Amino acid sequence: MADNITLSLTEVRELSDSILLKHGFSPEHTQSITDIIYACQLDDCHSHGLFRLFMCTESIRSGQVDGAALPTVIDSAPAVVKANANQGYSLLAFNAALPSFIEKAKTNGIAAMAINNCYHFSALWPEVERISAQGLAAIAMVPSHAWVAPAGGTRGTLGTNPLAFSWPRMGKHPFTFDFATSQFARGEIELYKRAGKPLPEGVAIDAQGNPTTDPQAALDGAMLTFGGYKGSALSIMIELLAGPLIDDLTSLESMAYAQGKPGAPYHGEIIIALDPLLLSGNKVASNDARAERLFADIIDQGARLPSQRRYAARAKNLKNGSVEIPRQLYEDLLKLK
Ligand code: NDP
Ligand code: PYC
Repeated sequence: MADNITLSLTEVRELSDSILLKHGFSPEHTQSITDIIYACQLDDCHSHGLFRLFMCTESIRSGQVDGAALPTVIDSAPAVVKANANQGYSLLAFNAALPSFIEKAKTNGIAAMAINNCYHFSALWPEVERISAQGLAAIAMVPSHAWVAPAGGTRGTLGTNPLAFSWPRMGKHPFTFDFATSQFARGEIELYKRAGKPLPEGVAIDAQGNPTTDPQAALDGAMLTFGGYKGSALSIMIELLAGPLIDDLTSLESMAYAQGKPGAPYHGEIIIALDPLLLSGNKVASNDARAERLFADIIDQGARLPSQRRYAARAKNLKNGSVEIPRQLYEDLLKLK
């Protein structure tokens, strides 16, 4: 990209910290948010890196998120931990519940973490990746706001509803994917709008239900699910598992709750962890080798694994000690300081 600027990795953290503290987030929330924004920027995940500081700070400016909320963790069953974010961002609640969650998964072979009453703006892969660093497979899901039309529909009912999965690999980065069940994440459409670029066909419809490639018309209309009715069904599953199953809001309810105020959606999150040690009957090494044969066969034919781009970006940016972001984004972020 032509008009980029280079920020050192320290500057990325400092920029995020200073914006969050200035907006009234507690040091604990600031650290948990900066950790995730830094992780995304380090891996060149632009839609949920520094760019997300706009959404993140809008929620506190509009009087929604509690920037000092302390989460409460409830050990509610042998394989269930519930973390109440108490109207704060989800990340501190996740951090607080993580040790008990890991222990439950390793004791029972499977465990679920339900985060309730949280504002949510972040990518899910850093969470499932952390769980896989403990030798566990993990799945995470959240609803968002009702921006996405179901397959065959004409208006937003579903959220952009990301689904993240991570599989631990012996001696390697985990196999991880994390994507919105909409064709594009909302953050990606916002980046197209900032760049003045048209969207590809098939991403959204306008407010009249007509196909559009205009990012603003897409934001005002409805986004489309990936994979037609298949993505639509997965998105509905996420609404149910991260909503009514854990006694929290659907994307429709989150949108109504916001009463038109800008910022991050308010809802729950579900995370499931599975222990290969217990589920394989203590045969982790031989089954890891079988999983590796599967990955090798994918790579061997010229395809790539999800997260391969991300890990390559991380290695490059760590080596350089810096990241590149659009100059305009940097200038707009400085206005938040
Ligand atoms: P993308 O469409 O960019 O796809 C992401 C996943 O697909 C990544 O794991 C990516 O790996 C992988 N991938 C991409 N291209 C290929 C390929 N050619 N072959 C194999 N794998 C590939 O993601 P989205 O824009 O849908 O989502 C981006 C982020 O937005 C996610 O992290 C998600 O959590 C977040 N989000 C958060 C929401 C929230 O409410 N909190 C709502 C919606 C999205 P790689 O990274 O290596 O390219
Ligand atoms: O990009 O769709 C999105 C999104 C919604 C909430 C956070 N990110």
